[in-house]
Amino acid sequence: MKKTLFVLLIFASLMLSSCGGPAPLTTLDVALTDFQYTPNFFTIPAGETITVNASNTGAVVHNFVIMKLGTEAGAEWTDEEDVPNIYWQIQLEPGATTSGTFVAPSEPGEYQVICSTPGHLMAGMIGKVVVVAGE
Ligand SMILES: [Cu+2]
Repeated sequence: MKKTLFVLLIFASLMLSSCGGPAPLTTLDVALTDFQYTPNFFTIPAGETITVNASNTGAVVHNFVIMKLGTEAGAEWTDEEDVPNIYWQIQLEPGATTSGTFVAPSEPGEYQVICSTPGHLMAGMIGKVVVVAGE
């Protein structure tokens, strides 16, 4: 019992010492549904290769689009304005499960995630990737 508590305390102090937020992950598991991401918040380490395991459990096509730093898709997705601002994306047919990889941006910051299927952004299909500096 005491040993368990001791191990927990060590673990807790390690967590606290690593810069506050949730520990960054290099593997992201995300479910896309009509019309949201679960989870919708991800923390990743800058410059690392990130694997995304995505599944579309909804009834329509969904995308996981990461926008470039400092850009957002605004109220509604438009190919003309927003395609040049795509950092990385993956698309899933309904019922599909797909994996993809990308190299995390080198610049720490908050990156918007949105679904570019018409109407989905307006329906609230939005998320966030936070890039944190490596140790
Ligand atoms: Cu969608």
